[in-house]
Amino acid sequence: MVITRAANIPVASEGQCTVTLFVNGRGFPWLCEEFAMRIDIVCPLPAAIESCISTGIVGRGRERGLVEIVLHNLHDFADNRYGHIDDEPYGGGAGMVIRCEPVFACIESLQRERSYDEVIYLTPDGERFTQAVANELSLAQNLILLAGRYKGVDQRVRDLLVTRELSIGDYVLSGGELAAAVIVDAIVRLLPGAMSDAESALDDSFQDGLLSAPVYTRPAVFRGMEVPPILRSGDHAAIRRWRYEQALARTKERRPDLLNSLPSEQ
Ligand code: 6GU
Repeated sequence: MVITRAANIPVASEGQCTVTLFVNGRGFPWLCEEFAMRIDIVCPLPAAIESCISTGIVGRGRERGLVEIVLHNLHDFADNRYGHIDDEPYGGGAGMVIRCEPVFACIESLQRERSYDEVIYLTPDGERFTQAVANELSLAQNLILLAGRYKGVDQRVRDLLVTRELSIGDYVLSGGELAAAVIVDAIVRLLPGAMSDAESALDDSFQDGLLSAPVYTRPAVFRGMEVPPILRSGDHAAIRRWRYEQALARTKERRPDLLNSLPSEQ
């Protein structure tokens, strides 16, 4: 059984939505009472994420009840009266390490409330976050994202609590919060009802393994540069063909590595 994706069919009223899952290419629609995904973000600096989850498509998705996102400040789970959540690394060296106690206290209290599909730790040495991973995670019900700062979290957190480790690219951020915000954005825009144009998520770069074709809007001529006539021809089959050719050419030129991993039905 291949579940391709959950289709965007924004409906309804009072927290209800129609969801169509495509299984082996066939659509199965049904009405859900509650299809909200829940994402808990556990981190030392929730303020760094606040605006990312309150604005844009993510903010609107929360208002529409498609996703519930809850921020947890690790300092609220400190096991000492100073609110310290970090300590020096055993064996010496620069930087501080986030202690086990606050992380276990926070995550275990969440796990007593519900079961989670994944506990994801954001770290530069994790698996690379790609569109395929975003698609997969968009089908989850409950997710925990754990973001560290300093030198990272005690290895025992990773060994015992974490089920998956993700990195958003080969560079070092000063904390995992921005990475968590990136991942939440990439997931939430895929949720049924998040986008106003039901099809637009399917047209994204990477969604078919290719970069996007160039786009234009009015005026037809700007400073002597003309919009390709085919886009103004009204011939939709020809436009589709042109866009595919442009996407292929752009991918060959800029990201030839993507062509080696194209889905086989292409
Ligand atoms: Cl997930 N965290 C940090 N701190 N830096 C990163 C990253 C994550 N992904 C790329 N760089």
